[in-house]
Amino acid sequence: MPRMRAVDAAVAILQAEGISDVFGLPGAAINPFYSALKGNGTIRHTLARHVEGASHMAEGYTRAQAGNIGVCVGTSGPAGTDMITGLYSAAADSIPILCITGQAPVARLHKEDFQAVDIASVAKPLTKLAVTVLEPAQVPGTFQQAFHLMRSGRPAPVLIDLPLDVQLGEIEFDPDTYQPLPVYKPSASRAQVDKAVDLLVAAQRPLLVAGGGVINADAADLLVEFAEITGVPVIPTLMGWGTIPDDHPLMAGMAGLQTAHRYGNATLLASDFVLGIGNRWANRHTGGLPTYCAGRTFVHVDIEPTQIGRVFAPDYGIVSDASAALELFVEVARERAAAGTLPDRSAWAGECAERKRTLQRKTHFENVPVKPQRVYEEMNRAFGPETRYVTTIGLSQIAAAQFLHVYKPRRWINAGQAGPLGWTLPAALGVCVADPEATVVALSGDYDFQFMIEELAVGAQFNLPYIHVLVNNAYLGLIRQAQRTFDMDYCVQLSFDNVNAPELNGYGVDHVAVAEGLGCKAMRVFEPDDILPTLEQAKKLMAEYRVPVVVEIILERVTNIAMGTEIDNVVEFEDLAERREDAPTAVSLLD
Ligand SMILES: Cc1ncc(C[n+]2csc(CCOP(=O)(O)OP(=O)(O)O)c2C)c(N)n1
Ligand SMILES: [Mg+2]
Repeated sequence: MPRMRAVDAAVAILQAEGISDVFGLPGAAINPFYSALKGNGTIRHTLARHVEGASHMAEGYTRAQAGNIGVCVGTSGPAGTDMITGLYSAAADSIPILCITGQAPVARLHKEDFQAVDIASVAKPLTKLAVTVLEPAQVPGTFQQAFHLMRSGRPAPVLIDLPLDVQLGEIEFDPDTYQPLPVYKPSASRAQVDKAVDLLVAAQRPLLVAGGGVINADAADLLVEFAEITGVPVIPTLMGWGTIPDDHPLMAGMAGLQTAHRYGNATLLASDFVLGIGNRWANRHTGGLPTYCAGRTFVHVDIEPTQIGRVFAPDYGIVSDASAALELFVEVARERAAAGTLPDRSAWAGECAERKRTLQRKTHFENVPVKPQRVYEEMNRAFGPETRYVTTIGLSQIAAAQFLHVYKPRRWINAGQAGPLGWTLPAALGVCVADPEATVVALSGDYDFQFMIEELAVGAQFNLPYIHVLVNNAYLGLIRQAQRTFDMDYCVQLSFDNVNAPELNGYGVDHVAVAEGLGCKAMRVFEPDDILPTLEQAKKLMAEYRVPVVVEIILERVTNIAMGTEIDNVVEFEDLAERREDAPTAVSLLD
C-alpha cells in the first residue's frame, strides 16, 4: 500500500474527483497542502488577492459548467473567516464549493494558538459538512464524503479544516483504486407526475415557474420540451433565467418585486395554476404571499424534501431532482398529446405573448449623463446569446435583469439570494478560468466594483480576459432609492472631488486609473452614442492584451428603477415603450 502524507492523499482525491483548478492563497498553516499541490502537478492554482475573492472565484467556477466544483483554499484564522461570505452566497443559491483551510496543530486547538479559530463551528450553518479533521487517516474519507455531499440532493458547500500535524501525518492510501461515492438524487414517481399533470390539465391559465434547480440539474432542454408539448408558458426565476430563451414564444417574462418584467408580473397575476420546478418561492419573486397565491393552485417540485411547504403549503408537492422529474413530465405529456387529452393552450399563450409585446419598458434615452436603461440597450446590441453575464446586486443588477437578454442556462450568473457586494469581479474571474473561450461580461455598480477591485490584478496576472461594464452613479444607488421611504439621502453618496482627476466632475474614484494601475485596460464613456463603439473597442483590447477590460459609463446620479412591495404594485418611474424606437432591442417588438 502506498504510504504518503494525508495532504498528498487529499490532493490525489481532488484529482480523482475531477478537480483541475483551485483558487486561494497560501499561509504557514496550509503550506503542507500547497506542497502536495506542487507535488501532484495536475491542478492549476489561481492566486487571489483577498481570500473572500478566492471563495467567489470558486463559486463562479462552479456555476459556469454543469458538474464543476470550485475549490478555494486558505490558511488558518482570518483566511477561513474571509471565506465565510463565499460559503454563505454559495449555500444561499444551492451552489457547491469546497473550502479547504489550514489550522493550528490538534494539540494546540484549545490554547488560543496563533490564528486558531474554530472555523468549522463558524461555517456550520452555511455548509453540508464543516469539519476539523483530527486524525490523518480520516482525511481521505472526509474528502470522499465531501464530494458525495456536494453532489447529492440540494447542492451546497463543504468546509474541510486541516490542522498542520494532520496534513503532515503519514497514512496508507491507494489513489489507483479510489472511487467517488455514489451520488444520491431523489426521483419523482410516475404516479406523482401523473397527478401533477392532472392538476395542470384541469387549470385554465397554467404557468411553469423554472428555478435554479433546473440549471443545477442541467435540465433546461427538458423544461422547454415539456412547455412546448403542453403549450404552457414559462416564468423563469432570477436563478432560472436562461432555462428558456428570452425570445422563445413561451417565455412569459420574470415575475417579482425588482428583477422582473412588467409582462411577467401581469401574466403571473392572470394565471390560475403554477407548477414550480427547482425553485424556492424567494420573497423577491413572490412578494406578499396573499397576492402571489390568491386564486392559484400550486404544485412544487424540489430536490430537498424540507423545501416543500417551507414558504407556503402547495396543493401538491413532489420531492425530485429537476431532471428526473422533467423526464417523466415529458413522457407523460407526450403520451397525453398522442392520446389527444391535452387541452389547447394557444389562446392563453397568445394572451401572455400579447402582454410581452405591449408591456415593454422604454430603454432609448438620449440623456447626458447617460440613463442606465440605455446602457443595457447597447449591451444587447454588443453581446450575443453566448455571452456569460456575471453580476451581484444594486440598481445595476436590477436594471440588468429588467433589460438584458439571456438565451441559455449559465449565461446569467448572479448571486441571487445573498447579494454580497464585491462578488461580481472575482466570480467573473472564476467563470473565465472555467470557460476560457467564453465571452464573459461582468456588470457592477461603482460600489460593487470598489469592494473587491484588487482582484483585477488576478485577471491581469493570469491572463483572464473579460469585459467589466461599470455603471457609475457615484451612489449606493439601490440604498439611495430605498431611503426615499425615510425621506433621506444619508451616507449613500460616493461622490467627492478627486484632487487627481478634476475631469470626473465630482464622481470621486478614478476607476480607470485604478484599473490601469492593476494591469488592466480601461475606458470611460460619457455619451450614450459612445457606449457601443467603446464596447466594441473593449472586445478588441481583450483579445489583444488578454487582460480584463473595464468600460466605465458615467450615469446620471439619480435614476429610480421600477420596484415595489407586491407584484401587483411595482412602481414604474419611466414610460412604457410605445413605439419600436423606444425599446429597439426588446425581444418582443411592438410592431
Ligand atoms: C456586503 C454588503 N453590504 C451592503 C449591502 C447592501 N447594498 C445593496 S446594493 C448597495 C449599493 C450598491 O451600490 P452600487 O454597487 O454602486 O450599485 P447601484 O445601486 O448604485 O447601481 C448596498 C450598500 C450588500 N448587498 N452587501
Ligand atoms: Mg452606484
